[in-house]
Amino acid sequence: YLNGESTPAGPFVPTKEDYQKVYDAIAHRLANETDYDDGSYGPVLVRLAWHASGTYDKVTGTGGSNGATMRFAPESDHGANAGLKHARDFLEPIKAQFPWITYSDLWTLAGAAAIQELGGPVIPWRPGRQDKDVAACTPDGRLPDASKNQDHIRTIFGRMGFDDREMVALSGAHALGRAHTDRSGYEGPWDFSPTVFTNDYFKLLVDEKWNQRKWNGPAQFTDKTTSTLMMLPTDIALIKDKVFRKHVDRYAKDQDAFFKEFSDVYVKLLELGVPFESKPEDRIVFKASE
Ligand code: HIF
Repeated sequence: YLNGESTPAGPFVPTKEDYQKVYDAIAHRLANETDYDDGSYGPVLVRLAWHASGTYDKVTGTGGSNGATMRFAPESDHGANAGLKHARDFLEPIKAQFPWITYSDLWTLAGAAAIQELGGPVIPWRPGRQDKDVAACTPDGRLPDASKNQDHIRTIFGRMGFDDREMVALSGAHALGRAHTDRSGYEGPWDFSPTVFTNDYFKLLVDEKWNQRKWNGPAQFTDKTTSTLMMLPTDIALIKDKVFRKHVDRYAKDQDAFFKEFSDVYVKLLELGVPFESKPEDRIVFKASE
């Protein structure tokens, strides 16, 4: 009765140890599949978990990670989700190995695992999401538009139930990964170590001079020193807005504060709209690899 088949005694009920096995399998695959992008699928897994969760609307209670409706068109074809097939496909062998886990639990667990495996803080996680069918797909336009300013950031993340401090803390995840011209139209990484979770995003926002990039693509910013890094208009909005800026400065100076506050807000993001039967104290603290 390996890996989630039901037994004569009844349906398979996974334990914390079973979820740790899923974590370990993701970590193992992350360590082996290095022939992708900057050498890791971690960043795109973080983006998958976020886009699955970030459709949440606190007023109607719709959207959020419960459902994994990005498996289906139209949601998979929403412009904001371009490129996330790489992340979903990366997780298919894990789903095949542990058929008892729902896609919605798997995608969020993978986001937590990627952050931990890339050197970030522990992201306590709990199961309880159910997959839904295509009818539960959210309408296009719930995820943020990078060409916009601080008002848009507040509208989109306010709809999910986040405050200003939480919006800035979350934004530090752009320490990971890069933009791709064939996905969003933007191009480049936010910092020099896109596969390591650090507070460098905030340090660079504060310490660098960011100029508008001269190119044919959408309006984005580039660092004066090397012209190899990138900030989106929504990233620059964090240093233009006085209230956001206060937190950017704080996280740039204090990596521990950033890690702590990021962990809390990422846990909240992954749980938006999920009708858990378990309690917050039942969250699993996964052991990272090595
Ligand atoms: Fe991103 N984000 N994000 N993002 N994002 C991109 C890539 C990543 C926004 C836009 C973009 C968050 C907020 C916002 C990650 C994680 C998070 C890209 C590039 C764009 C355009 C996609 C591509 O071309 O491949 C906007 C407008 C946001 C609101 C301000 C979150 C906080 C930072 C919530 C978050 O966790 C990650 C990781 C990537 C890198 C993906 C990769 O494939 O490397």
